Amino acid sequence: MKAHDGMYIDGAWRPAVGADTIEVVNPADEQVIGRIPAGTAEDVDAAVRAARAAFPDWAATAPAERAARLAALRDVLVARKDEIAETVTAELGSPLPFSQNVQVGLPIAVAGSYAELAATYSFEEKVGNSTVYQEPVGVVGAITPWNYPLHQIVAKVAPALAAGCTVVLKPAEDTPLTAQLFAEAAHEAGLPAGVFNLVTGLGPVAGQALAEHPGVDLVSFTGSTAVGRRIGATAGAAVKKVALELGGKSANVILPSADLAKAVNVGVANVMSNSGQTCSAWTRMLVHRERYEEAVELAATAATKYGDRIGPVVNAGQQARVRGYIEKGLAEGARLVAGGPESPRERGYYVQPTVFADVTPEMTIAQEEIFGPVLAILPYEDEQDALRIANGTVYGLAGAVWAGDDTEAVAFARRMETGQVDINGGRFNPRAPFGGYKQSGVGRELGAHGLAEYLQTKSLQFQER
Ligand code: TXE
Repeated sequence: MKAHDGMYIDGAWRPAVGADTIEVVNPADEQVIGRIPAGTAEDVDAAVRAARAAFPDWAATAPAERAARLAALRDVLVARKDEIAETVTAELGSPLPFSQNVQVGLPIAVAGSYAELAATYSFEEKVGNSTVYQEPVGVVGAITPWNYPLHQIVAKVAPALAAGCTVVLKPAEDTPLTAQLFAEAAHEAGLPAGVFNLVTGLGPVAGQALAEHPGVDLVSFTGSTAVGRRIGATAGAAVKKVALELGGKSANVILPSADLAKAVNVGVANVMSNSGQTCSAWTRMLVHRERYEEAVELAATAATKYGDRIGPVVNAGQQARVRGYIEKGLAEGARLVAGGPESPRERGYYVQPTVFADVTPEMTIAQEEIFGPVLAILPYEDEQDALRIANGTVYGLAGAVWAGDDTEAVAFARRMETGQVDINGGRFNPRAPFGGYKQSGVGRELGAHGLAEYLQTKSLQFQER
């Protein structure tokens, strides 16, 4: 795989300050496919300086010009779709059709939506005798995870650029090659030098240096709760703005009036998709006691059919972590109805699609984010009980409700403590805000709400109007 041996800073690829490198491994066969530079605090500092220098001019560009650059960026991503999808597959292991349709398809839609929003968003508004301006926050430090390597980048960089912010990106060390392709795309799209910068490297070194840099005005982070907590604390101490998109333990609530087979099959597909490495995955399926056994049987059949069709998880550490959770489920007395802790292949970081029944709300597998292809099915007695279980975790990122009609599902969804709910299946909307209640995070991504994260408000008062 093609890999740059430098950092993209101030409009060009520049040698890294240090000599250390990080191996990029294909999780499907454990082969090394590339090597990228391990950035240091000095690389981060150079990138932040470039972003600061570029900020005043970029902030002053007309929204139409920013919209044009974002449209150009979308066009480059479209033109290079296959190459990016192959790279995602090589470094993340997701099956190629999934990489094409979802891993690259979604961010193309998101980039397109921000090209439109930059042109139409109301950055200026008259309120009585005042004019209220929405101005860019400044330099954004974006720290992204590996599970949707391109989408996570675009979901931060596109709204930041639309707002008039400049960006330094530190992508996940597992999937840096996709990030390098994104930097090439930003260059090809004609972004002025310094508006977008890329520093690859390890989280506790390059990531931490970026989060702590005094020249960064806003840190936007997606990843684990542990790291998010730390970044939030650092930003709080520096009175710096922060957006955190963290874990989830989303409930898929199947009400008695729902089409059970459809709800279960879509629910299983949702959990197994991307090998379970989706923060919004519906990892807890809640089924009324009366139809519980029927649901368990359907889910076990659906998961077993998945068999070979899912890719590996991202690395050996993640594989061990998921296996640990499956073993914990067994130890705590859940009933295994599909899959199990053994890896299905000798090579590659594969995990079997796994389903647990008779899961109680207190069990570890019902409370903690596993981030693997593991579904927990919990019975409930009545709606009140279902709501109590659905809301009974520290997380609140997403969820689903199935019922005989949308009105009944909406009434339940409105009582869920969560940021996004799919009603009777739902469908991805690149303009719908996404983000967490409770410990799933702070702030929103996507759509106009996602753009607003990168803006700050100024009001000018006049004597008369
Ligand atoms: O996350 P990390 P990991 C969850 C999921 C997964 C677990 C661990 O449950 O099993 O987190 O994954 C950077 N200062 N999610 O270890 O470490 C790191 O380099 C600054 C949920 O991969 O949080 C990477 O770029 N940055 C999730 C990014 O943070 C630091 C997606 C995420 O890595 C840093 C991924 C530090 N001290 C994992 N330490 C979601 N919400 O979608 C690491 N990083």
